[in-house]
Amino acid sequence: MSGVPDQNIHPVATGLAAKTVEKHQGQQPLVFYAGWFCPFVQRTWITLEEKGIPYQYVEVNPYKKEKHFLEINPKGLVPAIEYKGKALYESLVLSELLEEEFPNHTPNVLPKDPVERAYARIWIDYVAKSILPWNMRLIQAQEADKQKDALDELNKALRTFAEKIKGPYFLGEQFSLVDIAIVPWVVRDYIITENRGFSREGVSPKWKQYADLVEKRDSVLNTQSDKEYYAEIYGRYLRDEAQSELAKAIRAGKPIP
Ligand SMILES: N[C@@H](CCC(=O)N[C@@H](CS)C(=O)NCC(=O)O)C(=O)O
Repeated sequence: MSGVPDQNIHPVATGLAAKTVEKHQGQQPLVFYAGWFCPFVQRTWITLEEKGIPYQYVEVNPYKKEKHFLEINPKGLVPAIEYKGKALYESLVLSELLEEEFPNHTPNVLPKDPVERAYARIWIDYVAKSILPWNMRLIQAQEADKQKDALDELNKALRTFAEKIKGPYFLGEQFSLVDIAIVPWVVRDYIITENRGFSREGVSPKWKQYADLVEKRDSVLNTQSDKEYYAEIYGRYLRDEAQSELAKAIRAGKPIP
């Protein structure tokens, strides 16, 4: 294995995600630069699929930092989109762009009312700032006491989120960007279940009910690769070997880029 193992990840999507990729090879005004394995990518991908927006899928291994890709996203991260002569990135910015640029492509993933929209954004922000860092710290924690602390904090943060779920989705009947912000980590939670003692029931019955529901949404299933390929990637994080910018930031206790 080379010193930069992230460069050697499986090159393409598999399973249902591979079928979705196949349907989106033709040229389109909107080009979606993606990595099949990436939960941030999956957010934007789910938004594209939910809304039925035409797009061209281009697979990128962001760890290779190829010149063309760095010209599109100087941060070198997937997801990125090229559209109307502009290169854009950041998963949540992209998902909001898709809603605003294609309001007539339904379902709408943000409420129409600005006050309700603001409320949705507060909880999207909560996912990013108060839930995900604990999820990643839990995966990266090597010592038992650090794992326990991270698991306690993650459970607490998920419980707070779960208490606000209107049902069946976070905002009620409408599947929204709040759900999209968190669902890629819901579908990957078997990693922390198998390796770090996490359980959906252990958070709360309400969380379990929600998690069991959102993971079955078509747009979520159709952007998922086969489990065994994720296990390979997360294995590096679990053993503290990953070399990505993201992994380094987590190890250094910095905010997730
Ligand atoms: N905040 C970014 C995070 C994106 C991100 O971290 N992508 C990872 C893959 S999951 C990446 O491209 N990593 C390349 C690297 O760390 O060098 C977003 O929401 O889009």
